[in-house]
Amino acid sequence: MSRSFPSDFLWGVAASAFQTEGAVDADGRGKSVWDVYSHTPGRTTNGDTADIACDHYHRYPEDIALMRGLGVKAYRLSTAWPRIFPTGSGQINQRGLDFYDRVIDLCLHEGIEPWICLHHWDMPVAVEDNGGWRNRDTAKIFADYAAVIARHFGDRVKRFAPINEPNVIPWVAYNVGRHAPGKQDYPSSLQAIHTLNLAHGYSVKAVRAEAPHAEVGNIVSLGPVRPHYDDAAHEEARILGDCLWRRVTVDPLWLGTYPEPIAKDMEPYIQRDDMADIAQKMDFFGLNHYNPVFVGPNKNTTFGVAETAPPTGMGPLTDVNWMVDPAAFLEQIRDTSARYGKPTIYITENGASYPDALTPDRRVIDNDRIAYFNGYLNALLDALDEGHDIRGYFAWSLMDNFEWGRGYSKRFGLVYVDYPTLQRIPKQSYHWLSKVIKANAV
Ligand code: GBH
Repeated sequence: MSRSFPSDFLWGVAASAFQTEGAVDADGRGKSVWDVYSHTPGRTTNGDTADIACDHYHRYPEDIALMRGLGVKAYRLSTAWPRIFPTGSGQINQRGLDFYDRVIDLCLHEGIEPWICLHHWDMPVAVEDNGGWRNRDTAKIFADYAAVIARHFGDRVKRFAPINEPNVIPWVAYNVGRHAPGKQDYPSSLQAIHTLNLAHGYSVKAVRAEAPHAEVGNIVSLGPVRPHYDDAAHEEARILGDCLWRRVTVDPLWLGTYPEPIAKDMEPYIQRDDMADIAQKMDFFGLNHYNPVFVGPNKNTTFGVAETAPPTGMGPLTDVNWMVDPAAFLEQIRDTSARYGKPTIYITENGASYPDALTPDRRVIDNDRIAYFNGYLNALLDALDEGHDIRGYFAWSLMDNFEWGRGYSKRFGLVYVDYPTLQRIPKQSYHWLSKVIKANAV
């Protein structure tokens, strides 16, 4: 039996600038921390860089046509800070704005609503050289950049979000050091948490001032945090991991406080007015969800806790060893609704990586990915039945792209990218999701 989504449910796809655009030297773009990190030997799988990526910078008309074919009504993109401010602040690079004008105008022409995320991890190197998120002044220059984007695009873009997954940055970039800039340093991780929250608050204010009719929300990657083993050390790691992963960059925004396990440690970083500046009223909660997160104690990290693989016997895993567990998605939605006062939720990312291969007649039969989407969309319908206020769903991602530390070795797309030729080949899952979207039912 088929199950329908609400008639005004918003279907979309999500992607990010650094992962898709390539053209890293085009039109005055500055360098980002990810350019440096990916060009550092040993940092990414196969030494992959995003110099070319999907060449979305030049091929965006083809990509927008693919979105149209899929039937989505929204595209969540990110603007690259180093395209607008090559050194993070100062002189605006008009040619950077021109690129996003072209993308946004074509989306609108095709009936696709562009959503702008202001920052998906590609921080200008010059900002990092000044301490990056470990320097609280970065919050102010980030808000200046946000103001420029909102002023320029606010006449056409109705949804903005400041920072993609601020929870990932202290955890992965400053704790385990597996994302740019690749550090492991406890005090600076705490400052990074606080600067990210301040940058959120200041930039929400800036967007509201420049684009008063736009909606603004946060985007965070959340999943239930579970201990890898059932013992006291793992339970301790779970409590701290839950706090660091799910709460430190969300509670301050929605509740105005730092969560208990880390509140004392945060005190030295908090100045007068900070907590009020951070807790701006928001219009939606952008929830990225992939998997439950397993953790354990780990002395080689700054927080003393790190993500682990799922324990054996947890059922099917994706190609990046994430557990396929739609019930955890439902659990996460319940947690978000309950803890943050029943916010309006958009699922701003969800998807899976599988080892796709081209058949001799150049098709991709990705039945695992179809099963993943089917399971997660059914869990979303269960959540709607329970009355949670979920207004839309963005699949990650339109096409295969630069998967950060894993380079091109992992594929999350509905569309296969044949990297040597950059040819786009819609996978079976693209055709499947397109039917779901057109029927508005699964
Ligand atoms: C999202 O993050 C990102 O927003 C998106 O850009 C990305 O492509 C997508 O997921 C798929 O991964 O093994 O130590 O390097 C989801 C949360 C946090 C999951 C960082 C992967 C890497 C840990 N991600 N984590 S590590």
